[in-house]
Amino acid sequence: MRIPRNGRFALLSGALAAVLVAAGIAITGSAEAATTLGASAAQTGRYFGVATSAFRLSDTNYMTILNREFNSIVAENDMKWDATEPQQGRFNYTNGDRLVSHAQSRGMTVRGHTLLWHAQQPSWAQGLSGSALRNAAINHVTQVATHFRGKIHSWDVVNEAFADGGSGGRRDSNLQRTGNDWIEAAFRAARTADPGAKLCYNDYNTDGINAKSTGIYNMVRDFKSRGVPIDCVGLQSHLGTTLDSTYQQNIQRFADLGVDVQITELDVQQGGNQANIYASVTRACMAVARCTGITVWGLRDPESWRTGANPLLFDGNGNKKAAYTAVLNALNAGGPTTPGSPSPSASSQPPAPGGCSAGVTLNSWNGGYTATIRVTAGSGALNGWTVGVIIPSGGAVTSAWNAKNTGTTGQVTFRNVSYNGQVPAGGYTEFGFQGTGTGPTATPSCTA
Ligand code: G2I
Repeated sequence: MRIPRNGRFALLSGALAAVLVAAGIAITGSAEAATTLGASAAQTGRYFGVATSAFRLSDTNYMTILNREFNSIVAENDMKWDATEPQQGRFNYTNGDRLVSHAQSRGMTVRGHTLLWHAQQPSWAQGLSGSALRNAAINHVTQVATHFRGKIHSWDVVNEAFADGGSGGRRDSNLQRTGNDWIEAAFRAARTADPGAKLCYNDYNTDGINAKSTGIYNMVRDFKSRGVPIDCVGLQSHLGTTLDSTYQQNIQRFADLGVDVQITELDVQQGGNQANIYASVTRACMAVARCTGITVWGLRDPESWRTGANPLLFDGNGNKKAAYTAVLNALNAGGPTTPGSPSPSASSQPPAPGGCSAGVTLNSWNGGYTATIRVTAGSGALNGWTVGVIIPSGGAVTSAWNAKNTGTTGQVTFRNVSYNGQVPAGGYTEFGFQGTGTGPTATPSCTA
């Protein structure tokens, strides 16, 4: 019988593990399988998230589950264009801010959804076209990404811009009619506004190798070749009763382009295969090192946008469904991973048995870079951490987010801020900074 890596490890008794530790044999990973989705995903440096809304923050049963199970959230509606800019130039961040501050208080990361989309546009934008619409759209990207700067792990910069069916081309929309370059203009504006966020293109019906996903694949390849800033592709994965046999292969081909892949809106029609499909999707992500996280599109079945499909992991009473257990087991089975959201310029080290470790991921351009540092707790929870980074000579740190720096050149020290000093055992938090020159390549030190 083939026993998965973590499963094998779980077979070690506590006493045997203690002997190995005493003998100085390094053990990474946890002795016990984690019991929540977020903690299980964190064992391989991934996140497990849920779409939610500010109005649910006062629902006790709901929030108990959300806080227990997830280490990432995304706004189901609260950060869309109609919600954040209801009148042109007048921005409303109230609900988005409430979600962000809840996430920060619990050490969760936040996905931003979505800066530009043909749907859910405010009525004033629906009435615009040409350069007036283009300017309004880019201004929207700049304003919203600037407002949330440093607080968003990944932005869906552009959502659902490709056509369904066999064309592999763009969807017609008012945004598309402003010129084919509207997507790259949005990505460039987002990078300028929030250099620390990963910038994603997000779409549905891309759950295998097909004409639509190939159209997106070609766009990402083109962006990478021309230096248009793009870091990730979101595969929404609103699924029916079967899973495309090329699901994992599709994730892999995007990863091979040098972008992260995120499963961004997972839900699966109930009936027959639901638990198996959830497990297969999770295993496919776990099998690809650059598949860095999964988000489910809602918490309890009755709240899903898919009325009657019961496509989520918890029933209406908040009970775990079979699909929940299937996902948890798939997360605990582990898989290949590169801690610190791998990129060609990433360096990292495995989590320390106690204390903490840190890894760096760079987004570099000619003359500057942003660095994302992941701080991973070892076998004990952290209550405050300090990371040392060596900045190559000639360059300097110009700004930092989610951490406070001492010094800007040479050996620079970053300390946690009020909301991210506490990291659960095996969990992680991330901070970032922008710098001039070339980015740090040595593995940062971490002390707790
Ligand atoms: O349609 C499913 C998802 C497809 N990918 C992009 C996602 O953003 C999209 O999410 C859904 C939300 O789950 C729905 O909750 O997007 C819909 C359209 O924005 C959301 O529905 C809208 C209703 O259409 C509005 O009438 C309502 O005011 O939700 C709004 C807030 O409750």
